[in-house]
Amino acid sequence: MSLFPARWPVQHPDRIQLYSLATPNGQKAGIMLEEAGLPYEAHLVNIMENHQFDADYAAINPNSKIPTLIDPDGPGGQPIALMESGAILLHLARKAGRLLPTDPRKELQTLQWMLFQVGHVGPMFGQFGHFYKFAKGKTDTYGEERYGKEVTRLLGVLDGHLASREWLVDEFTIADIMTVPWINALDFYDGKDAVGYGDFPHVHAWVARFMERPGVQRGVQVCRPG
Ligand SMILES: N[C@@H](CCC(=O)N[C@@H](CS)C(=O)NCC(=O)O)C(=O)O
Repeated sequence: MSLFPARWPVQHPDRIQLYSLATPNGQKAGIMLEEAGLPYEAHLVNIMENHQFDADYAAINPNSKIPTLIDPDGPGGQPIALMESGAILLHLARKAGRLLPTDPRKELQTLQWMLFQVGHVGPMFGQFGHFYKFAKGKTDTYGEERYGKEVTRLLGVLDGHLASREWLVDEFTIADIMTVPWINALDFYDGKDAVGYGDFPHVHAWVARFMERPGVQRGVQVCRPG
């Protein structure tokens, strides 16, 4: 039985298939594929129209979220479907032999900052955006204040770390690709002033360096609604 969900016809079944939307989590996968230079086909999953709940999409992503990757040539030459952007980036980095340091110490530091994004940055920035932008006026200000304070604290952690280095792990890695799209989400939430973004110059410089990369500029366009 094919792994490919029926809604999105596949032109090149031998290539990596990405199912995504250009949200912060979705952009990570598009940027990684462009930076790694691996051939792929991209399919836009319209989460506003609940396409992530198609039964055959749920079969490749039991959590019904974007992004999802199918690699027809996964480990051992066998096809694999992967959910969770961190697992997707780890797989692509290993496959391409790029953006994951081979030095064991730096590899662990890369995983450390990836997990920091997954455990802290994504959930806190996401909840801040929800309360500050989307639930504005529907509740009191407790949610936006609580999560806004945590976003400010996390920006401080990143800023302190980036004061003495260009990238989270000295060289450009998948940890940077995991994290910067979430910093940029503050623009979408119109929330930069609310979290005191101006106080974090090392984060600004890091985001600017990231956005200058041609692979990043191509990657943020992947699965962007027309
Ligand atoms: N931890 C997951 C988060 C994925 C996620 O939350 N995706 C959101 C878009 S940014 C989504 O698919 N939302 C659709 C829904 O909640 O129904 C990852 O990093 O891949």
